[in-house]
Amino acid sequence: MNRVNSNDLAPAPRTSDVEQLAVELLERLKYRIGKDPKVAKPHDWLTAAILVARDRITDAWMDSTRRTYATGAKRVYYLSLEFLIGRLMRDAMTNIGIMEEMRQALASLGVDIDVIAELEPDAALGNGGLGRLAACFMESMATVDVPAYGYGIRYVHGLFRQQMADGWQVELPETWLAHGNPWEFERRESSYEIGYGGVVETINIGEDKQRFVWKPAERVIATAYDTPAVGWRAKRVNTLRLWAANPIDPILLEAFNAGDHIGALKESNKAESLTRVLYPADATPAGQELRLRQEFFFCSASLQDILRRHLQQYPDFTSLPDAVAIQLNDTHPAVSVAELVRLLSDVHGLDFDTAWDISRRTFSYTNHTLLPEALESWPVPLFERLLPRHMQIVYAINAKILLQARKEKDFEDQRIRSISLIEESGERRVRMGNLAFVGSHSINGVSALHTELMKETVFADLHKLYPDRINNKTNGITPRRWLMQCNPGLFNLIREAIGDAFMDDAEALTALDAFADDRDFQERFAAIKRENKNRLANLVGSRMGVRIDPTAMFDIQIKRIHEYKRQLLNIIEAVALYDQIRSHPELDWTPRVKLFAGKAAPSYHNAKLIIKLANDVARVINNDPAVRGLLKVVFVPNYNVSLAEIMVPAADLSEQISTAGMEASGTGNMKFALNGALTIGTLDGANVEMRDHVGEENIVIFGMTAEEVATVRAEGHNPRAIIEQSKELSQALAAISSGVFSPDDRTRFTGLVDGIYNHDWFMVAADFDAYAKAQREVDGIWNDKTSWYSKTIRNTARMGWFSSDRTIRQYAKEIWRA
Ligand code: B1H
Repeated sequence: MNRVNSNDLAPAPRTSDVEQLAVELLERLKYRIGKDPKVAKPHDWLTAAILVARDRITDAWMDSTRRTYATGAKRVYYLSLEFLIGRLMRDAMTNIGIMEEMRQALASLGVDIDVIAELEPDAALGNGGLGRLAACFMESMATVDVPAYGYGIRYVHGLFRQQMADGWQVELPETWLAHGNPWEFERRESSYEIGYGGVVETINIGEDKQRFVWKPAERVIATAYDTPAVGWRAKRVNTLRLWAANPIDPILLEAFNAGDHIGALKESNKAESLTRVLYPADATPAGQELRLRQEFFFCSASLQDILRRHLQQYPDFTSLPDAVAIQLNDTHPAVSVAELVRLLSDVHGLDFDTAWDISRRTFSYTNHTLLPEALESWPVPLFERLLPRHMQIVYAINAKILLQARKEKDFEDQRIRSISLIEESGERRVRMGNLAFVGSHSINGVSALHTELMKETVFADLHKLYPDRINNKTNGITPRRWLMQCNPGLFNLIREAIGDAFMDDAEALTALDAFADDRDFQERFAAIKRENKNRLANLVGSRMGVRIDPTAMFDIQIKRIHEYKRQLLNIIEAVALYDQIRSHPELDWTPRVKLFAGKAAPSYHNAKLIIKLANDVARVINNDPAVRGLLKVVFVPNYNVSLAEIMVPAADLSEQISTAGMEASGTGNMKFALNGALTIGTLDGANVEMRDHVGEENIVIFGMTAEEVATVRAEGHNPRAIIEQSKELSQALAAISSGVFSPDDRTRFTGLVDGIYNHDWFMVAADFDAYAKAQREVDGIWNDKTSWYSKTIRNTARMGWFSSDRTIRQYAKEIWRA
């Protein structure tokens, strides 16, 4: 991939550094990889370059650890089932400041850094926004000098690779570890036993007191793998510690010797399957036993590790809440609440009330979604079978909480039922959201709107009981990856215009405001956007064989495919526009390329159908000569972090069009605006705060508000009547439904369209006219280029607040007190 030269303005690297790096590269190649430069393959050079960077990072890493011990600083633990970190090489080299030197050192050895950089696999240990947020947070915690550990799972297979077969999504296994992983350090010495099943023994210890001993029936070993997380300018290097599962006995020799070669490996296979794959569902929990096993596995290992480290420095656990903060990334690690209480009481001998108090003062919980179907809960029989002691602890906590609630006035049965940790209607289930809430001293949402809705909906009753716990921490993105590295052209232009201050404080970008109406600056800003668009056009051309015109408006919607995110609204609008272009060829249509990318959960039928629809519509529109190239639709396969790094800087228009009230925050919205795209969006998630920051004249907002959506849903609405009143919409829906885009299967999309006619849960019909009108407004702005660039430059200038450094400072100050 040809990158724009990334450091035109950087001082020329010192020759001695370049020479030194070349020496180190050759040394790593020879002694760590065992290759002569004459026969080294590109992959060998990649490994050598990573090892050189890693070794340099290691000094700063050890220094950070020593500093944390010496100062007695509070440690933050970020527990997350997902870390969507992507490639690490460019990030690490930029942050330690050797990117240019390394480029030259490799060049002196005949190696192109951009070529080998493309070979690094994405670490796709996450699904979407939640996992990517965890990755941005790791970088920002190191940057703002918070001593932190990320804890998660070292999945052998990250998020599946998406292929298209006749326009349908096909899932293939992802194999990021195929060439080994030069970033990680295996820590054999840091391993812990994790139990499942079995029984709980009760031992009377006098004075009416009892001790509980869990005797698990199954056990596996968790082994740590550490990856350095380097902050900007390498101020601090933190640790991402991922756990892999191993059997206690690698092979059952008795079975093997008796000739049962497969049975001999049964235990081993079972253990290793625990951390084999990432569950690919985004927003809807998988609900399978293996998932609960994964959750408990990494929570138990992490907590044992945390307690061990604490005892190295402190005499007992009374100091735990002052020395340690544990952030639960959604409910996926919520079983930690019961596990910490168990470890403190059963294993370390504290009484239950003390254990519970310490635990609650240590944990805090981030909620990422209000979708009712996304709230995790586990059937009581499953939970009890797998984690019998934790089930007892959940009941004990529940008794405490409900007793307290009963004493409050206004807590009638309905309220009590809603705060209970056990869902009692129908099948009895353990509610992980309620467990995380009552087990934490802070519960935060991820945007202002989302946090308010949390108080009014899912956690209304718990909020009434604990009115001081819910708080907001609006999401952010790291400007290193999402501006400096992915958009070096823009980065350098900004530097030239306003100096370097924004490199250490993203809010200093506001100085760029002064250039928003400067014609010369606008032209240079436009030229960089054009280069980025050329790069994307080349990728689409070579990867898909589709030619797109870089002078057309690049209108981009990239994110997981979900009905609430309303890719369908965007596609229907494309169909309506297509209709109009054909009916009115004499009008002055604005050339557009609508680009989509995103993965659907393999079991999410409608999401997969939406991908097929995008591809079917693309085929018809792109091949219709009557359109004369004025409209193109492209679905780019296999969306991942690396593809985002190319698509985001190339966008003119950013689509953030979720049904209001349903997208908790969004973070793609921030990446686009920072890179100089105009946003078309609803008043949802962080879009609301983006409007406040960039100014309402610099963002195109349309559609129903969250409040209006709630009212309509409560009172019922008539989508059929709405559709019949809109000629464009009814024609577009009729075309889709009747098979214009699917002549091989005319009823393929009938069900999808019927859903809009019959209930329109996601307000596609209700918002259609407003959306189409907003799109024509966007055309108007586009056709006045000075207005377009004055708006988009202001977006870049005013997005600094959405740096994850700001978010992390708020967590550190207001939640972690670190
Ligand atoms: C978000 C999820 C999620 N919210 C369940 N919830 C999952 C839920 O595997 N599961 O079971 C996986 C992921 N992901 C996203 O979090 C929100 O939809 C975004 O709006 C938000 O920006 C992001 C980060 O806060």
